[in-house]
Parts: sequence; C-alpha cells; structure tokens
Amino acid sequence: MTTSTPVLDTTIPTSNEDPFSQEVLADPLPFQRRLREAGEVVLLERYGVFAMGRYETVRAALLDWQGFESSAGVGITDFRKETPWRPPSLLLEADPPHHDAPRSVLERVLGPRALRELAPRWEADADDLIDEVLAQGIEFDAVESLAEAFPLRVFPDAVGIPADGREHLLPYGDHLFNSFGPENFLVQHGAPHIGEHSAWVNEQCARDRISPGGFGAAIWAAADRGDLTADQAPLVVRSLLSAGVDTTVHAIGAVLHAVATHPDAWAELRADPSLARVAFDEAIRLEAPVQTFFRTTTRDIELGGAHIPARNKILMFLGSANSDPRRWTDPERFDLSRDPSGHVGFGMGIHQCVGQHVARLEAVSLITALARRVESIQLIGTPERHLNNTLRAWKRMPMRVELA
Ligand code: OVV
Repeated sequence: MTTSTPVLDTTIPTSNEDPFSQEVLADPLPFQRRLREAGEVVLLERYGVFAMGRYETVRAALLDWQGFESSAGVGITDFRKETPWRPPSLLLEADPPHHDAPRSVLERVLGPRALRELAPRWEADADDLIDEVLAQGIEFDAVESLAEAFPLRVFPDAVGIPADGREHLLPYGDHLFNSFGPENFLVQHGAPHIGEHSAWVNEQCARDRISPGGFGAAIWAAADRGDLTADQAPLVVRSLLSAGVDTTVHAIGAVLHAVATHPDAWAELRADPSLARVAFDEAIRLEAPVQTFFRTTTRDIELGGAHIPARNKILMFLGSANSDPRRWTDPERFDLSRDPSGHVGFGMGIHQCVGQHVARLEAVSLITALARRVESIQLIGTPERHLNNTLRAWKRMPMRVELA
C-alpha cells in the first residue's frame, strides 16, 4: 500500500500542533518558540508538511529557489496535484525563467522614479488624513482611522483603478492570504463571498479600467513595449491589488501598536523623525504582517539531520525567524536602536517583496505626519486581533493621542 504522506524519518522531530488553529493564530509566539527549539526542520503531522522556524534555515530556504520552488504554489495546496482557486500569480507563484520578466517590469514600475514622484503627494495626503482624524477627536480606532484609511486613500489611486467598488480590496486580500493555509474555519468563512470580490478585482486589471499615469498604466505600457505579453499585463496588475493593500494596512497597524505601547520610542521618533524608517522595519521584523509562506522541494534535501523527500511542502515561519534568539538580541523587544535590516519579513532572495519601498513610503509618510501633530499616544482599551491564516493583523485598536 502506498500513501501520500511523507515517509517518517526516525531522526526528524515531529509536532502534532496546528499552527493554523484559532489559539496559535491569536498568539503565535509560544508555538514559534517550541518550533525553533524542536529542531531545524519539524514535521507537522496533521498536514504532512515540514516546518522551519529558525532564522538561518528560513533564510537559506528563501535564497535557494532551485531547491525550494514557488510554482507549485506558496500555500499548502500543491498546484501539481490540485487546481488552484485562481490563476497563479506570475510573480509569487512562479519560478525562473517565467518569473523574471514580470519581476523586472514591476521592479521598474515600483522603482525610485515612481517613488520620487509619489513622495511629496503622499506626505501631503498623510498630513491631510491626520488633520481630518484629529479634527474628529483625539480618540479613535487606529485600525479604521489610520491603518486602513491611509493605504486605501493613496494606493488604489496610485495603481489607477476606478473609485467604485474599492470596498472589495480588503476582503479579497484577506481571503487570498487565508487561502495559503488549510481549509479551516477562516477559509470556510470567506469562501461564499470570494467569487464577487475576485470578479471585481479581475475586472479592474483590464486596460480600459486603468487611468493614465499610475502603476497600472505603466504595466500596460510595458506590455505595449513587448516586455510583457497582453495576457500577462492584467495578472501583474492583479498582483499589485493582491499584495499591496492588506499587507500595508497590517504593517501600519503593527507600527502604530508598537509606538502606542513604547512611549520612549515615540519620544525618540518625535525628536528624530528620520527614525520612522527604522520604526517601520523594526515593526515588520517584530510582527511580520506576512507570517508564513510555503515552498515545495524540487529534490531530496538533507537538512538538520532530516531527510526531506522531493515534492514536499515546506512551511517557512518568517515571523519566527525574525524573533530567533540565535540571530537577534532580545528578539521580542521593539527597539529603535537596533539594525533590523536582514529580517525576513519581506522575504529574501529573488521573491523579496518588490513593493516594499512603496509600503515603506506609505508607512513613513503617515508616521511622520502623526509625529508632527501628536505628543503622545496610548491605547485606551485592549486591541483586538484579526485572525488570518497568513497575516498578523489587528481588527481594532482603540487609541487616544495628546496633541503637540
Ligand atoms: C506577495 C504576494 C502576496 C499575495 C499575492 C501576490 C503576491 C500576487 O502576486 O498575487
């Protein structure tokens, strides 16, 4: 008799825990500590997948795109065995050589030139949003009023999609990131609605929906030049709409939570606004808005004394790597004096987040605008987590600020 479960190697540590359970998603750090301690690679018995939680192991796997492929999907589903629910991303769910043309197009579209143009606009937009929020009062839900409001105000305009229907963006992304995990309560909850969100998102990727001057138009211009085919262009636009909204919302939520709970850091940042960039990366390190991605082994791999057969799913814990004490001093501390670069919150290697400079500009613009107007920040209630199979997120963050 044959089974599709991987052969159990006697030397490999195993775990019966479920990293996608409500309990672990609500508070993943204790699980991640156990995962790192258990070994370099741990077999998750429930899912028949191998997990890695240590910094060096995760980093090495991210860099080894030949041994750990993405084109079988970066969720738990193996695209070679099951049809994915949407056509695969040309960036995220692709390997070289197919990956490379879309990647270099997006690198240029989201590159320094575009950012130089956007920076003064987004800085002004951030000032406007902060003024509007503070005009309403000094107590607000920082998730709705800031973390969601700012990316939704600037990013869809920068892509160049129509104004109507943008309420589909967050639920689309939320379900997409849930769908990288197993078909648990979160996926079941989102599944009945994904058809309409997905249909709307796909429609906005068409050439005739996209207004001139933005990222979307630049992607279509690349297709006109022959750098992409006309079939590829809408899927590359879809990547922006998939990866560019929820991620930045939760990254901004992470920074806001960090500064609200670290008054000393806020004081330092007000005294030296150039620290906003470190604050952003330190929050990404600590909270890793994207907690996990899978890869698939292309061949038999020996790792930490374990034998991983070819064609197995590997679950990489980016957040765990970012708080591995083997790499970071006092890893669970938010610390503006450390150098957080080298964290794997944006991944590493050929798939490293191509939109990270856009995300950083959004967050830094908002934090800087807030620092100009606000002397101190405090939480006025316990913030509530939003659970997602992949994302580390807040649903509600009751906040009070004191004006400068
Ligand atoms: C990094 C990322 C997350 C989600 C979706 C995509 C990319 C995409 O390319 O569709």
